[in-house]
Amino acid sequence: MSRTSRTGVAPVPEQPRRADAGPPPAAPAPVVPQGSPAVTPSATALARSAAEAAGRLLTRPTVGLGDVVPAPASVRPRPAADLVLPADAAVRVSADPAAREVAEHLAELLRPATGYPLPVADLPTAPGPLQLTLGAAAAPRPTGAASGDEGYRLDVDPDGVRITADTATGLFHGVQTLRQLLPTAVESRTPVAERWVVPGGTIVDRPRFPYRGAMLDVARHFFGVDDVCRVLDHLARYKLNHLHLHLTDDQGWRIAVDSWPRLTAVGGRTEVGGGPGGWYTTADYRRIVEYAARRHVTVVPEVDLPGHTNAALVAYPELAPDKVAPPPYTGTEVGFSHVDPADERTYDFVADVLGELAASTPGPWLHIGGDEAYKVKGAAYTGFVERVQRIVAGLGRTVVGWHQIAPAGQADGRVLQWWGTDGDDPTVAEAVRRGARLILSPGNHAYLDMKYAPDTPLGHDWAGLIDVYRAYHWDPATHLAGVPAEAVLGLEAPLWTESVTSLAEIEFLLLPRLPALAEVAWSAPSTRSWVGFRDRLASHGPRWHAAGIAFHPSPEIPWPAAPPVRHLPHTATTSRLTHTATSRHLPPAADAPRSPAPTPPPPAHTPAPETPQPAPAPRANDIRTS
Ligand code: TNX
Repeated sequence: MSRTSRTGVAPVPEQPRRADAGPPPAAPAPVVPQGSPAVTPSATALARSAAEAAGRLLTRPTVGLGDVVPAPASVRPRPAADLVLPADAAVRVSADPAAREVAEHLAELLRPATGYPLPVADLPTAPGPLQLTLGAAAAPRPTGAASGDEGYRLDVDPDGVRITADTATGLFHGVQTLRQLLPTAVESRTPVAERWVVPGGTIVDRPRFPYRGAMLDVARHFFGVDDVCRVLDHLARYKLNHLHLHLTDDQGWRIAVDSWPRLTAVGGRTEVGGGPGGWYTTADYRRIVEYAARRHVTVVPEVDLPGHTNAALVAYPELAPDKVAPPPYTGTEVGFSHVDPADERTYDFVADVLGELAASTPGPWLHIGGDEAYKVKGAAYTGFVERVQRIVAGLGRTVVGWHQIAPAGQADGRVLQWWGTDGDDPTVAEAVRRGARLILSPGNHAYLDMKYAPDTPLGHDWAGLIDVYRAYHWDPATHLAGVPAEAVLGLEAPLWTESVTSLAEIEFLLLPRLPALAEVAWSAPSTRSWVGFRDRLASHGPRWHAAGIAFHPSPEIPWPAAPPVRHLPHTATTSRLTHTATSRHLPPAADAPRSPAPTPPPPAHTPAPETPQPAPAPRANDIRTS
């Protein structure tokens, strides 16, 4: 076929431009075919089609329909069906409280950058350009596999975006996809002059694994409610649905327990390196749980037992084997402390702590730790774990423990979190044969506290170096010898914080590896490829940058230079992005000034939904926020 259409106007290329391709090109001049007697369009028709073609060029999406992380199950682009979001768009949603919350969330995500009012209204009213529909028949199941209750379907055509799902959780994941399909500037917290184009077509999507998580160790260093909420935002963005909080360890006890008040009053005041520590009140913890629930994330609280308990023993020496309070511990060794497994008071303590925690945790899981209790051996260890498993069952919850609890007797539905490094663990395989299920956190692929490279300024390397490639290259279903895929609930990426002291450092270790692990957890192997992932991930650098989120500019990823952000005149900030086409690393975020921050951070414990804070100043060890 010729390069010119029948009307003599160069056809609009079918493939949308990639996000890194710079501003839209100018519309090409109409090409009038030479010596073409069969087609002699009038000047008016020519002008009209030229104007249409120019309009389409100017409103082409900056993102391809498939440029989503994690990779969706199925993507059918319709390049002629792009949508331009109108300024008077409303969000229409099924009359259901949970769906309505998702619609509000969508509107809150889009309002700052678009400056559009985006009112939320119930369906069925007139269909609008943003429509969220809940219903059993709403999300057809792709390729025969069950979509579970997290799948969604997203259709984009010139009339609007329709997200349909069986559940509010599915709608929520669809909203996260839509967010990635909008131009990068959608991440701005102030209005931007932008054509809000969404690429046309259909995505049908569902997760591969039901458990997709990350862990934050708030015990080695304490992180406040706002920091945890910000981490929850990152999880939600990549469709992760569990946040495991490592709440207790030798260096600090971080969760208030009314019946044992000294746990926090005494045990909460320390952390690695001698800092002030801290803890969550019950109200703080509930705020985290509620913030997580609004992002369709389940909180998994961990009380690490019987080891990693020095902070508890400082507070209550009667729990110690020798009944003597040890000194507070602010170092980074492991395996030296434990509660007394032979004393009944220990089990009263465990029952009280887990009982109070269960009362403020709506999710089904209670994590009991179990790792590195080197001094509680054999029957003393398995007997202790079995009693604690019974306490958890008595609270109506499902027990999770690090894989060291494998030799203990099976408890209904129990889950082992495997953090080994060599893929061969006969004890765990045997526990699986007895009915245990698994969450995989291989230390050499999923440990976010491992360094990226030898010169990474923080983190460990005992499980090896983990660059993005390594985080991406493994398969939870086949990783552990002798464990069938059906026993694998999913994966979790733990972030231990011996060396981590600030939100910027958390983000530096999380990004860009968290999206890699999210894709391992969410996407079918047939949709995954390193090259494809690397290119899709690259366009997230400018997004994090625009949102003021710190990240590690891993050299494996072809980061584009940050695109220019055209703030609307009345909101223009003093610091505009300086666009340098040749720079590999992104310049400072337009909305994320370095220290000193000109605007105060949000008040403690009241995080606004998805409100990124200015990136903190890098510490001496030079964490880059760009
Ligand atoms: C091992 S993994 C630990 C933690 C440390 C971490 C440091 C596991 C269950 N225990 O106590 O913080 O290594 O990477």
